[in-house]
Amino acid sequence: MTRSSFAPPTADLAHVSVDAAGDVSTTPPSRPHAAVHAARDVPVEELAAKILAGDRSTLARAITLVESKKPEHQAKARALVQVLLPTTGRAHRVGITGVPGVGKSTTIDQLGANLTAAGHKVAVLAVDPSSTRTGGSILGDKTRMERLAVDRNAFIRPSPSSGTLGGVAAKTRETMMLCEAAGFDVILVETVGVGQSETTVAGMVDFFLVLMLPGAGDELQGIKKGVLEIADMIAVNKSDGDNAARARMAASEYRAALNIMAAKSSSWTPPVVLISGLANQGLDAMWGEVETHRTKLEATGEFAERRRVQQVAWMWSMLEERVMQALRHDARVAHRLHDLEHGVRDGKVSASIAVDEIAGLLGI
Ligand SMILES: Nc1nc2c(ncn2[C@@H]2O[C@H](COP(=O)(O)OP(=O)(O)OP(=O)(O)O)[C@@H](O)[C@H]2O)c(=O)[nH]1
Ligand SMILES: [Mg+2]
Repeated sequence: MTRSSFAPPTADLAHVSVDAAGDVSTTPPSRPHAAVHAARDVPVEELAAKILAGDRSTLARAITLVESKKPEHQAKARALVQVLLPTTGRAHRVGITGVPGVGKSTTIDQLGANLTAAGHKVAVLAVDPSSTRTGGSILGDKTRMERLAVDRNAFIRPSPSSGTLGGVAAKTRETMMLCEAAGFDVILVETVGVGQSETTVAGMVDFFLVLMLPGAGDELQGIKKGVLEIADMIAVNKSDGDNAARARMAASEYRAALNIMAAKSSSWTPPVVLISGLANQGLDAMWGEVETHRTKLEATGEFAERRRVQQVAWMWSMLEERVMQALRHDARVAHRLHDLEHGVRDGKVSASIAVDEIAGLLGI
């Protein structure tokens, strides 16, 4: 057993704490950044071997390394991901989105518990670029997944807490790969359904699930059409008790809305299902659809192709980030960027002339 840092299922959550690596334990938190230092001091090969052996405290420390802003930590994290690359890609990656309060955490907790009971190892990650979470609310997040937080076949990691959406997503991707190397065969990535984060998460998973509330009449208006375009399935959550009839109506409205949209794949029509994350209703059937999707798209080669396309898109988005970062720190343009930006803001320099000058300074 290498899972000593996790509380046993009977632990009283009131005593649970979270260390700098975001790992749950029943002992007081360690020094801030101690985990980064620990991972920094361990050679890449040793980190890799421990992760491959399923050592979850090393996994948590390696993720902290991935999330570190220090260039030397980032370089080491990249080296680690590269070493582990052949052992990644094995998990079924599923993104889950929905408006705040739709029941993402509740559903993931129950679905995850069902999956670990069926023999899976489940990692739950999050992408929330707006997050300014402190240790306290990380704990809050974990306790909202009470079952998974104490399930030794589950691993919960909150969103990296700062940076651009692209930056947060890049870290989540690398974290996903580390989790795969550590033997997790289902990765659930939660993102809140606001802004651009859904599109970003859809770009890193095999299946994208959108949770909706009963009462589509009002809700359809507020839904960005874009989210329906990227959905592989819609699940109307909270379809329990008094909500059942409204949930059925909502489901038929979503079916109609999906019907008039161009299909993403000729081998898959996004289904609309009714679930209750709270009451554990419909979750097995819902997961059955996720597996059917995989079987069908594997048969046509679309499954592997989607991943290939994602890998290349990821390379480009990282390259863009890196190039922009280099540009902002480039000594040749540093002294002009400020003035040019102000000139453009004040309407004294046209944007295209400013770009010409910057490009000229860079020799491109
Ligand atoms: N009746 C009912 N209530 C539910 C269901 N799922 C979640 N809830 C309740 O809805 C509220 C919000 O649930 P969360 O799981 O925290 O929702 P979330 O989407 O993760 O919310 P954010 O993380 O804030 O975006 C809680 O009070 C849940 O108990 C469900 O299936 N049925
Ligand atoms: Mg939540």
